[in-house]
Amino acid sequence: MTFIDVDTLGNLRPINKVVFSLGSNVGDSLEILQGAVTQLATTPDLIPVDVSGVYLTDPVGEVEQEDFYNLVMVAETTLEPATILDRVDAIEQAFGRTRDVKGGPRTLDIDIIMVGKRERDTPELTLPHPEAQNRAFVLVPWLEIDPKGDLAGVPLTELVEKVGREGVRRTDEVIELP
Ligand code: PH2
Ligand code: MG
Ligand code: MG
Repeated sequence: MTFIDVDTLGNLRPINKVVFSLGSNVGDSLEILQGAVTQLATTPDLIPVDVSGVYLTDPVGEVEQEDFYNLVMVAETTLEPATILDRVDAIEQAFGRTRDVKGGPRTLDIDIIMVGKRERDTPELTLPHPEAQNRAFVLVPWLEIDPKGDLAGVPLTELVEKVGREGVRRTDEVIELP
């Protein structure tokens, strides 16, 4: 079911579920993740629903690097994907994000995993995120807070069963919604 918001001008705006995957493996990762979650959650027209526990995860990809701290946040929003991406870029910048090595170490990475049923394939943003279905560090935290969730129609339970939970360890750290 799609819910509709009516703004002050009487414009109808669909309310979409949006899922973010956050990661950090440089600097004070827990402090950075808490700051990023707070900034995302206080974005106008974006209402946080839940944030997962913090997971310590083996680095995925070609680059040899430190383990990541990863978590997932689910929210509801009337914002367009391009506007969400602008906000994400600004928050990454605020935490000193650099792009020295593709797929390499970073203070903060915020990936938009999905926005409702929106599909998009531009150089700036692909929706749903093309790699999410293969990444336990996205799927396992997401499933924790959204057990009935799905990615492009495939239940998270099924996707997690397929990729497994190897290399993804839940910690006792807590990141709070503001
Ligand atoms: N991000 C990457 C590359 N590899 N591995 C883990 N475990 N977690 C990440 O967030 C991650 C990664 C590039 O964005
Ligand atoms: Mg990423
Ligand atoms: Mg990214």
